[in-house]
Amino acid sequence: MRRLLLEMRRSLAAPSRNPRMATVLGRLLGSAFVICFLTGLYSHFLQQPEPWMHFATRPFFLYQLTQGIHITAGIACFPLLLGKLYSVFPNLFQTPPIRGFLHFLERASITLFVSTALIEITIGLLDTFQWYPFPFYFKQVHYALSFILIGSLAIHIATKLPVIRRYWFKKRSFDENGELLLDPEDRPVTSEQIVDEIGPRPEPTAPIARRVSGVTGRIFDWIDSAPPPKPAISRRGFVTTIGVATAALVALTGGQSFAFLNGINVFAPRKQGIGPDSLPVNRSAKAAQVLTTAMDPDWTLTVARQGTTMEFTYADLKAFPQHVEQLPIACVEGWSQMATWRGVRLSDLMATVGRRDSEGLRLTSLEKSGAYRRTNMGAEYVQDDRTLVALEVNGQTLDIEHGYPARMIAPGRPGVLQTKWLSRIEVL
Ligand SMILES: Nc1nc2c(c(=O)[nH]1)N[C@H]1C(S)=C(S)[C@@H](COP(=O)(O)O)O[C@H]1N2
Ligand SMILES: [Mo]
Repeated sequence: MRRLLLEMRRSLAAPSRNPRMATVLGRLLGSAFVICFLTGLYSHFLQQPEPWMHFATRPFFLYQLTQGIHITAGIACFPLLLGKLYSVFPNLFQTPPIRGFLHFLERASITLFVSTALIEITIGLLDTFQWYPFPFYFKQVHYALSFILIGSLAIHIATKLPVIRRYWFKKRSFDENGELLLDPEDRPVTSEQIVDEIGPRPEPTAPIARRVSGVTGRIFDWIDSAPPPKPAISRRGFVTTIGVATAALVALTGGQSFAFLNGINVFAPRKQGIGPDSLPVNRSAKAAQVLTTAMDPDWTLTVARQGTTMEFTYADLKAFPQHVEQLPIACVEGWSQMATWRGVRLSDLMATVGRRDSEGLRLTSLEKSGAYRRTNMGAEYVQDDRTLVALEVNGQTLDIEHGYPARMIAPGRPGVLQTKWLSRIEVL
């Protein structure tokens, strides 16, 4: 068994399979995961805030930025993680498999990390396509796994600290000729070493080819005489491959979150400017079952605070001073797009029922059912002058798909909280 494991490691040796490469890729991958974790937490708390939390409403594109970074960094993890797995692959065949408690901890944490990381980025990517071929709720699982992922990453880094420290700096890792300096225990396994340790390979009793005749025998002959495999990819070739793959993936999908990359958005599910009023649609009016209620000429918007209730018709809302704001829809699924909104300032509307500055709101949609039929809005968003009950987008009356007759649009909030087809706004 020991010979087999050593032989495995010997045959898997490659220029890019070394602790320096593992450290360099690990740095990038670790940073990407920490960025994803922090931006993910921000997104989580925006949607499920603790009572004491207050959020920044400026810059107005804050969530667009943090969520764009979340998705883009998550996508970059694919080539980085695969590259890292490639570079540490021979370590899978360590002998003895477990050398003590610390070593057990190291291997257990890395197993947990790799499996959770693969699931996490895969379901995250599928979510950007709104495709859920798995039997659990994306949101809860993605959130829970992120803690396992970050926890196991922390343990992994702690147990690997000596290696990370040893190979962190380029200067310490290479000699003047660009040759990698490896500590003895980090050198690849050689045939001589195996012979020294376990003795020479037992002689094969008879070459297989000679025991088999006919076509099969000839195939074995051919395998026996085949030239040894070409040397694996060079260190530089490997770095270039991972670098180009990462850059290309980011560039060819980043357009869903960052408008300047839209022209080369080949792979991401959402393009800018597509949909009614030149804006993509997430939940459709049909899915929300509002096709009749939203078009009802008797529609009113109810605004309530304690004992006071006001009903505003569409014409009433039009009679308020109308304000224009440039604000993005920034979906948790990664796509975002700027739009020009026109409508009633929310704080003007809420003043009609005497709302106080510190009071938050509850928004209700005409939508029949759905996770976002009812949402809460913190006082900071109500206070912000840019928050509108929008009646128009991009110079047109709101399309029913975008929330006709009226929808919320506030700066710095996730798309899920930009409630469409408003029906009721009440002070909490
Ligand atoms: N009532 C209601 N409003 C909603 C949703 C919803 O499911 N129900 N989806 C939200 C989501 S997830 C996003 S990203 C935005 C998208 O707005 P758009 O479809 O006008 O582009 O609307 C939000 N408003
Ligand atoms: Mo969304």
